[in-house]
Amino acid sequence: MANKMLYPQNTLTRQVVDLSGMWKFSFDFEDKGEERGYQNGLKDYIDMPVPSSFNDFFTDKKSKEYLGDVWYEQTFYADKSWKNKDVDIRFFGCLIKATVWVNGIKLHYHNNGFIPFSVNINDVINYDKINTIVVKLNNILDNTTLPCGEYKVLKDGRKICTPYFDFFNYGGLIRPVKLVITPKDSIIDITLNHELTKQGSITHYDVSHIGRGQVYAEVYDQQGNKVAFSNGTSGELEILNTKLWEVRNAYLYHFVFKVIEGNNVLDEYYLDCGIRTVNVEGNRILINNKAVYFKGFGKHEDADFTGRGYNLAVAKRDFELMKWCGANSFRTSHYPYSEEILQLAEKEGFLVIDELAAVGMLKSTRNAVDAANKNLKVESFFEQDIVKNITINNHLEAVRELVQRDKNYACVVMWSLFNEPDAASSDDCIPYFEKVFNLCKELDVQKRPRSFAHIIASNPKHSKVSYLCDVIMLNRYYGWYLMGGAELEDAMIALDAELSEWDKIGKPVMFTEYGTDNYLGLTKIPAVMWTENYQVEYLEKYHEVFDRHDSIMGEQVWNFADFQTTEGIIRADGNKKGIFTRDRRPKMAAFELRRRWLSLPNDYKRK
Ligand code: BDP
Repeated sequence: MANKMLYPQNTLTRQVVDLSGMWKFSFDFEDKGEERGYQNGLKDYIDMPVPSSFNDFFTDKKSKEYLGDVWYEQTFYADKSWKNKDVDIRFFGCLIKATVWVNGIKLHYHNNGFIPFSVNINDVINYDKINTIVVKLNNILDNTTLPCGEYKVLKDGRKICTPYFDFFNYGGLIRPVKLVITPKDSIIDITLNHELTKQGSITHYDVSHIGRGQVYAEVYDQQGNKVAFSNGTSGELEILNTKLWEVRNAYLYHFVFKVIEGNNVLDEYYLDCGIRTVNVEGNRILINNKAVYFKGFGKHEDADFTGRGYNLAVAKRDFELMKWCGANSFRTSHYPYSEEILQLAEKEGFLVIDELAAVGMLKSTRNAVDAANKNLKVESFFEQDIVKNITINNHLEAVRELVQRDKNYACVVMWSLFNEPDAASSDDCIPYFEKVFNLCKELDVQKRPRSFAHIIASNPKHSKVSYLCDVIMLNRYYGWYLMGGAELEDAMIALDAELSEWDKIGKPVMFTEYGTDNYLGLTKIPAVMWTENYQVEYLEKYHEVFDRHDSIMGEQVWNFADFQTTEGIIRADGNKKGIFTRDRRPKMAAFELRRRWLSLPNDYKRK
């Protein structure tokens, strides 16, 4: 059965039942859950809120840092009116490998924690009765998972995570779980692509559906006027005087797709989305044929108590703070975010760089530090057989899932296919990258630009795969991990010199990371590293350099807010590069960014 990726909604023909709330939860310390029959129901359990990460509720280290299998259980009542429908359970995000049983029957396995999956349960439901869902999750990372990492076994047999990346390896049912009841004759997938014309726009649509009926498509404007219609599984929707989706000035049309037989509506689905185009021309990124300049942040889905858990209230606050700063964009570093965040971005007119969880493809637990250390021999990631045979397939599947989930959002204007991979140490990365980049292009009908975030070792001289990028995305820490403090002036000379090399390539270059750690309240004159005013000085200097280089078409600071990481000697209870603290208090730099970004137009550097 096709993976039903469409975002669940209530319509004339569809019903959604949210299973959020307290679930039963149990660790599987001895790895004997299945042997003990947990799949049939948990006997010893505690209560666990869903959605959330389980880690930060615990007051003991063993539970917080737990690595291995955990089990969740929930029950639901199955109404007999669903008998002639399709009933699916949609898991919006489960970290990171999930196995699902319903009424004791094993139904599904999914390995990609940041992407939803649906499990059809028609054959195992007990109608007019209570049914039981049990999910086993496993959060162990290796060189084949997205993200990548390792683990260590302690003397008492416990495993602890040693990620090749810089954020805490949270686990759990981090996003909602919903029952989705759809008609047997139903829409499975919709793909939109837009073209601008002299009179307005044409939206090319393609609908896949199962069962009987004819497909009808209609478009309504925000006043509820029908502005276009068509019939057939694919066709064109022509709109006159289209109000385009513009940066920070979004206009959404209401697309309605119906499956009709005679006078009966067999299925109905809505898409509220913007109409826009995205292209790269020379060193410019064009939205609706006009150059845009990206101002914003690399972020995390990270907050107190809920960890990586879906938190709509935090997301709402983050948008308000980003708008206050004058930002117009963010990157979903380092994994696909909750769909509800993209829906907010769609309405607010934010440009989103949509990133896969392909992070940690460089064997180091201190990426930026190690990559800056010229004496360190970094073992090539892509040389490994396991990566060539297994990781690549997981990665390609992740591309398929991401494009399928996010292809219709106007706010998604670029794909980031890796963060800081080992793209410089050996030629083995070339075939791997080619497969990932080519598949993305083939699947995305809107042909959005593709890129990866370059670590410092991936410079114009040494990067072997930048030629595949439509836009160059740079993560740079001159003035922090290298040439910090008293060497800041020299750091800027080095930054400037590197950018002059990138300028020659003729593509748009964007900063997807630059920043410094600092502690709220720590200040000093003259500035020293770790103070708030050092972060301000560093940002001001970077911005002077950006303004001198014509090819720099975006600045996304690392990071929007302080966030939790694995503990270690370069982290003080997490990464402190936030412009806001983890509880979203502004640091000094927030005011500096607001000053700059409110005065930089969205089309800064248009020609
Ligand atoms: C880069 C990573 C990012 C880190 C950041 C840092 O892409 O995940 O958090 O550096 O060191 O290497 O703060």
